[in-house]
Amino acid sequence: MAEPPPETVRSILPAGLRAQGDDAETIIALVGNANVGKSVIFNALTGMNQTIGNWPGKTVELAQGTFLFRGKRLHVVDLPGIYSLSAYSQEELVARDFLAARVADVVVDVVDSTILERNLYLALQLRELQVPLVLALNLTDMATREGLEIDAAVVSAELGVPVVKTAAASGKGIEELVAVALTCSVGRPLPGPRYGREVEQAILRVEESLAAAIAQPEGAAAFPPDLEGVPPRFLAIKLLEGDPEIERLLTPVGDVVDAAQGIAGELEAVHGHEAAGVIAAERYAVAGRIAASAVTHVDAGTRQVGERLDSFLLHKVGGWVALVVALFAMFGAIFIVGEWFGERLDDLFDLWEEWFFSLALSHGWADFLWRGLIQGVLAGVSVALPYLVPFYLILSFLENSGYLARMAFLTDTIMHRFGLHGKAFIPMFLGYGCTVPAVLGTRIMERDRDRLIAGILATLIP
Ligand SMILES: Nc1nc2c(ncn2[C@@H]2O[C@H](COP(=O)(O)OP(=O)(O)O)[C@@H](O)[C@H]2O)c(=O)[nH]1
Ligand SMILES: [Mg+2]
Repeated sequence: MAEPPPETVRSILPAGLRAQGDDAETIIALVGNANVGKSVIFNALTGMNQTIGNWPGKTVELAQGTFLFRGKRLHVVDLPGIYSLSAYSQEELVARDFLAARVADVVVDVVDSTILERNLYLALQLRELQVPLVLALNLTDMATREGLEIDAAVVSAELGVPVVKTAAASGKGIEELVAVALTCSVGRPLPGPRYGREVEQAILRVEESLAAAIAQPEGAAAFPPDLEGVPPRFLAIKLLEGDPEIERLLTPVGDVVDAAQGIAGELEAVHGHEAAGVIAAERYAVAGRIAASAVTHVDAGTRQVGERLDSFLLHKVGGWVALVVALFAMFGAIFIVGEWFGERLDDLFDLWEEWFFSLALSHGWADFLWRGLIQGVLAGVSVALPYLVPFYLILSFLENSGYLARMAFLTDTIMHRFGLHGKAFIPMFLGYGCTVPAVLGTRIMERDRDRLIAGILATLIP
């Protein structure tokens, strides 16, 4: 029994999608390498309004959903993670068929900003396919942390598509991304970046050969409906690469496949590599050029200083010296500032006392109120408050500067003997001075259990 002809995404999906998207006006496709944040963006947009199934006839997962954006109902499809538009895997075939069929009104290519160059390889292929494209420079928070600064305008100019910076995990830039995507779904995109002269000439010759084949009535009749609307440039590149699927579809169309193989052979003779490899190298060259002009490594100098400081602060000997010095400085600062501040408060309260007794109250009552009540409250304030304010200031400085974490790293082994985290060292040390800040200091620990143990131990310190 003959196998039924393979059903393609193009023949099934458009109708199904539009049906599922009911009155959706625009279909957005999310595409990109694996682990770049596509699903995070997809979930942020669709929330609970999503269905997850399989692509028709494939084992590849299909997630789609709808959402309202500024009064418009939009449909979004989360394509499988892919690295190229070749036909190496089911995922690539599905994504390519879907994109080539132009079911989506706009394609959002999500890229990992920390590895821009590698991710641009796919972006360049999407430009070959000339789909309406927006680039989402995602994971910008990670890129910043790694000291990378990316000039979105440069990427946009080089690639010829709008570029939006996003940090999807915290929702940053997603709304702007959709807004920009909607403006791109209108109008035809320009052809993407050009490759080297020899490759461009080969592409042009295959395009001409394809045009000549279609100019013949038999060629036009044999042209597969699945490839309608796919740019000749994309088909020419795929034929030069020897893409089996495109070759199969175009075999009935004149002699274009043979002609393309001849031209690919010439390219191979010149470069001494397979034509597919030559074209891949061209893409990598362009991706490298774009990344080199768009990405700057900021504060490389400062980071080196930071690394050197770290190697000292975490050193087995130097680290402890720094720790002891830092703790005594902190200890000293808290008690010097606290004492000074406390004395000023006492002076202030003495003034209040004079004023209080000058009021026309009977002496017995005034004495009772002042010594019995007010003095008690004021004493508490003048003893504890002066130490707490500097303590909290210093603690927050230590925490924000990251030194607290480094102290904890050093003291961790010792504190673990007491079943505690390294951070417990700080409140225990403070316990030598005053129990109140010591107990309050236990808030730097994450677990309630650790806080309790450290809090109790701190009160036992003389
Ligand atoms: N720091 C950070 N993490 C992100 C961002 N976007 C996604 N992630 C994380 O990257 C991982 C991969 O995301 P996912 O959406 O599953 O990637 P997909 O394979 O492209 O669908 C997850 O752990 C996300 O939480 C971002 O902008 N910043
Ligand atoms: Mg995903």
